[in-house]
Amino acid sequence: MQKTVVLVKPDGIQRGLVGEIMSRFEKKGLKLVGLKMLVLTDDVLDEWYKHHKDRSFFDDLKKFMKWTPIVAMCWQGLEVIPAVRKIVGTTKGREAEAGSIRGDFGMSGSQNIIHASDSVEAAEKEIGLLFDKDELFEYGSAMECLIYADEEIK
Ligand code: 3AN
Repeated sequence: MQKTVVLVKPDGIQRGLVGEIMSRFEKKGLKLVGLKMLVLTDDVLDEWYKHHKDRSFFDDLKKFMKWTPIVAMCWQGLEVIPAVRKIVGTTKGREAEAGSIRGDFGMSGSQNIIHASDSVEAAEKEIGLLFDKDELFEYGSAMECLIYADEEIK
């Protein structure tokens, strides 16, 4: 099954939203396969936000992402990358759909609480940047037969 990376950014940490955010993904039926708290380094951020390196906000974005530790999670599920992006909401909190995390908890387009991988390639890259092999877990989920129909997971 697909894996995706979610970060609770420094503003999410400061606002005490880690539990709320994790709870939404748990209730959705996603499987937590990796979890850690860390301070992002310049090297990781340069690679992570490579596609934004020429944007005017790049330096501010890096500074913001190093303000406090972040919480990194890896969630697994069927087509989990698009499913998580819907739960996260669009980039600008003030435009994000009500019911999404950004739509419910934020207003900003830069300090927007949470990151989620936007493609299979991004998820693979982000997993490689943040998680060692022994920090990702494989285990049976007792809930799986309730979350998915047989034909979805066979
Ligand atoms: P998303 O996080 O919704 O996938 P991206 O990938 O376009 O959005 O942007 C990555 C991060 O860069 C955003 N989460 C946000 O923190 C920052 N960012 C994006 N666009 C802007 C902008 N116009 N001004 C300031 N920061 C931005």
